[in-house]
Amino acid sequence: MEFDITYVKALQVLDSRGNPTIEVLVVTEGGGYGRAIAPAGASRGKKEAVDLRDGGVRFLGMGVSKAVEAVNKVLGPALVGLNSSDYRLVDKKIVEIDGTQNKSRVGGNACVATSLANIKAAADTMGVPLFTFIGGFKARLLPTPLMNIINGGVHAGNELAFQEFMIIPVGADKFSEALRIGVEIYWNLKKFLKERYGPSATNVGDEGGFAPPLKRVEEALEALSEATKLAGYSLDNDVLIGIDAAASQFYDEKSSKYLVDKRLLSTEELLSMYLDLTDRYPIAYLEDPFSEESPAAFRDLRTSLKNKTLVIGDDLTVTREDLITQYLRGGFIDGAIIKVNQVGTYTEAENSVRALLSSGGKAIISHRSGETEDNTIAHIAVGLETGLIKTGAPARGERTAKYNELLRIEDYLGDEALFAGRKPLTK
Ligand code: 2PG
Ligand code: MG
Repeated sequence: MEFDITYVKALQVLDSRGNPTIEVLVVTEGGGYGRAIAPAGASRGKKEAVDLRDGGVRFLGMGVSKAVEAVNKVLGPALVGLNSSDYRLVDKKIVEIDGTQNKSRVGGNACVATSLANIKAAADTMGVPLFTFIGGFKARLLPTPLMNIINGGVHAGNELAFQEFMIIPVGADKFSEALRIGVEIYWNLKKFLKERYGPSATNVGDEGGFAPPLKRVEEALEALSEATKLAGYSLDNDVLIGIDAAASQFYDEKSSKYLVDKRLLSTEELLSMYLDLTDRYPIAYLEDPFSEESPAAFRDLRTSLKNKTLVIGDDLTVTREDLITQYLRGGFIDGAIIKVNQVGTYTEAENSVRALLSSGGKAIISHRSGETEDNTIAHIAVGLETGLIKTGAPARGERTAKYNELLRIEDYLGDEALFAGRKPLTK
């Protein structure tokens, strides 16, 4: 009885880009409560769950009052009386009520906020942290962070085609030490960019990384290398590099070419560029290297790279278990990004993580470029023991909300806490 949902209420709030988004509160009979806010992507896959937005002139069409109403009038009343800790049943109900593949009826934003608020309410009712509710008392693995410290693509106003240039601090034995390495490199990068390109080069993009006026991909990789050295760390030993090209964004469907560094590249030329870059830099992680319309290119790249670099799907796989399984089994990818709002409910995302981990694939729990103070993904990463999280630069409140929660979890676990380190980055 105490786990039964008694109250569900939605509210329109704001995300880190100043866009409206939906927050949902779920309360249980036992007095437990959970609150969750939907994030929003800018570089979205075509098959993602879609957000319900109002259109019209208010908030430039971005309002979510329809999604709020969908929760208050449709989803919420249907969930009242259900056992919140039976989250699979709750999520099933959400999926049934929406009834569409891409959550377009009640909105992916309404679904994700409700689903996550529900597991938080269940954990609160049980009196355990969310990561324990998710993974049981055995869950104690803190993830290795993929920290996006140079922003490009649609997350920045510069000319870098690739969206994210990440440092991956693997040479630490604790999460907090890995985060410290990341912070020290972030600050050295700021110094380096200011000296080389002037003070405006330290303006930041959507994910808190710097958005310098660089023109070529290689300049960004050079800047990461310099900053790592300046901070006193060595690439390879202490720090690996990750890239999210988000290539669908610079793919021209008509000519089937990619616009990179002011040049139009064929798929083969872009593949050669990746092989060259991975030869010269310790790039351990490559996400969405090609358009989501060109899965075969993922496989060709993965074969050519051998064991050096993980090829990861995001727009390609959109957290859908069927797509992930298809591409993992076919040898197209080594793993996939997991964003609950790409599929709409926690259960669907959990199923995808389990499908990946049980087949030796990598699962990276991820934020969106439009985020909020909601820190649920920190708990999901620890609870599901993925060993990897991608949540931006170690700066800006909506990014540090996740890092700070991981610090709290590490502190709470004390000696029991483990850190994933380099292992999830190797095949
Ligand atoms: C991505 C994400 C998050 P967005 O492509 O991986 O970094 O960006 O949320 O804009 O899709
Ligand atoms: Mg991506």
